[in-house]
Amino acid sequence: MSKLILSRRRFIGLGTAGLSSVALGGCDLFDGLGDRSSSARDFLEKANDLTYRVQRLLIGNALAPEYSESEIRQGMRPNGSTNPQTDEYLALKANNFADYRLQFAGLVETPKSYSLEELRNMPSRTQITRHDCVEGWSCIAKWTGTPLSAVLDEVKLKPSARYLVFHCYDTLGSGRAGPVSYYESCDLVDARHPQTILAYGLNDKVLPVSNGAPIRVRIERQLGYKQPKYVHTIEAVDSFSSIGRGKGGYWEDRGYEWYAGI
Ligand SMILES: Nc1nc2c(c(=O)[nH]1)N[C@H]1C(S)=C(S)[C@@H](COP(=O)(O)O)O[C@H]1N2
Ligand SMILES: [Mo]
Repeated sequence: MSKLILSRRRFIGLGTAGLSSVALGGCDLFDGLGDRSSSARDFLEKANDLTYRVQRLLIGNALAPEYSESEIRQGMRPNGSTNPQTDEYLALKANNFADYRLQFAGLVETPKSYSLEELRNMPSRTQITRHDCVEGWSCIAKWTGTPLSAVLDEVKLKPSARYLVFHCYDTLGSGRAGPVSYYESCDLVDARHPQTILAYGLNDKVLPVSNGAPIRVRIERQLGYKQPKYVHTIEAVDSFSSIGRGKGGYWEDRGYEWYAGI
């Protein structure tokens, strides 16, 4: 395994700087790569793939910066969908989301759903973090929610699970293809990251509709479009091939990079 890391290291041209942190479960890191390690071409094929692996190598499981109360900026500017109009969502909203259930599906041992109350009764985490949108703005906001890892401990991922897909209530676009549901995804490192939460609170208030009520996921080391709002189902998968156009997200299917680490 160390040989693999070494050759890859030289390959990427990183020299030795900062690589002591590679001790982080080196084997886990390259698990998904093992079967493909003979083909360096495969490895280089996509720039995004390279970015992903380099970042995972260097950043490991580091936390995103957290800020103080005084640094909270301008509320949380709503962007993308801000008021979903699907029948299902409108019905839930009319009842103040009392009937909402977050569904866990796909490659989980225990497919299970959670009411908002159940999620709120689990351990919570509050963090003040910066949200960066690719459109060139950022906000610092305080998020409260249930660590996703705590829920994953309950539903238990099957060994074949490699990613989580977040399915949302809102739809975007009205072209020939008609409206398409927003969706996003992350790998299991981000899924289990301590700052990855199922957020139901924003700046000490209940998460408003404009920012993703009743549940929006915070994946703090990723760009804005990787922070799905209005989530109704979290599906564990081993590939994205059967979801949307197969690139792992609404915007990824339209050209954005899947790994938007910051
Ligand atoms: N369901 C859903 N999630 C979404 C979007 C969306 O349109 N629908 N937009 C994304 C983008 S591009 C950004 S910048 C953030 C905006 O989050 P905010 O409205 O809380 O500021 O949500 C992301 N998550
Ligand atoms: Mo964004």
